[in-house]
Amino acid sequence: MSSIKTLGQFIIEKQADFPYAKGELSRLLRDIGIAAKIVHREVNKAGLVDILGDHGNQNVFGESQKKLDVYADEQFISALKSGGECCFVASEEHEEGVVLVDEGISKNAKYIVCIDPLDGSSNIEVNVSVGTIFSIYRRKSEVGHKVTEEDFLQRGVEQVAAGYIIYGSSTMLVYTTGKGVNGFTLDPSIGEFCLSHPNMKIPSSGKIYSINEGNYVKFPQGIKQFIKYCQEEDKATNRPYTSRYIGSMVADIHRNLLLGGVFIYPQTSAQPNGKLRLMYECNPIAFIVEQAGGKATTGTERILDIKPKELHQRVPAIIGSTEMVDKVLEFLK
Ligand code: AHM
Ligand code: MG
Repeated sequence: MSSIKTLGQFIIEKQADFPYAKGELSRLLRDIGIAAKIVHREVNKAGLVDILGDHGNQNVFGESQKKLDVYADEQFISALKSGGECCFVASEEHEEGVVLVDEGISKNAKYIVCIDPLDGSSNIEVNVSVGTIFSIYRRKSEVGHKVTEEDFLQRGVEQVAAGYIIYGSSTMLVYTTGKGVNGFTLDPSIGEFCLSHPNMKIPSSGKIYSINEGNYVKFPQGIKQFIKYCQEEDKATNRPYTSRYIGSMVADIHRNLLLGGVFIYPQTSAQPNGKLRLMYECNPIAFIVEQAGGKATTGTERILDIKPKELHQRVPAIIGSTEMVDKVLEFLK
């Protein structure tokens, strides 16, 4: 029988990679893994129970919140709270973020978590993959003091870990601590994430381009030209490419990570900074993709180098196989 390695075992083994580690980051990752299993359970029965549909509220961007968004947000925050290793959570669902440091629970917590609890939530109702995206930083200010902007507005290069969970035909957790990327598939029969995709590498090129072409007329000229390039026939470069766009960033990125491709959410005339959020969508995904050998840019700068100005900042995103990202950049010049 081949041996199974669970996420918990793997995290403990890898703890030795961090000289300063006292097990806190490992516990934090474990807490996220536990909440992911609970969200997986709800996502999987979403069609059965009255958990579908609008929650009746709007989130901080005026987008209507689905019940499962709220549920996932609650699960992750509650897991982080009871784990005690996280002092502040920046979540898509909370305008000011959530301060967890309080008497007793997280007062010695050293970590900041940025999270999109349920990404691609418009896909829930139609049984299409959704995801969770998270990013972890060490706080800069001293433990025991108030969490400051300096703590939660760190550049992506300062992430100590990042990952996503895809609730797809199977549920997977993919994460990095800056030493490569590893993927774990949930085996529901034993309730464990098991190492299924060790040392993931994105192909340097591919055939897939992922972009919402419905916004075509609002795209910058360079992006329009790149789309044209993808559609043209050319044997040498294996074109035309294939267009694939799910509308859940996690699912689009996951597929492209495995097969090679480029995911683009550019600025448009309607949204000059694009749609996706830097702190809990683009930075964690950029960290993972770079760790897998790919590239992530806004079109003018490396995503991980951006100095954030606000929690919910949006940035344009061009993420994926290095050669394909470079090609987009050529057109944008
Ligand atoms: P959400 O976090 O509100 O679900 O939105 C983020 C999602 C991404 O997952 C996806 O890539 C993008 O928004 C799709 O947007 P659009 O419908 O404009 O193409
Ligand atoms: Mg999102």
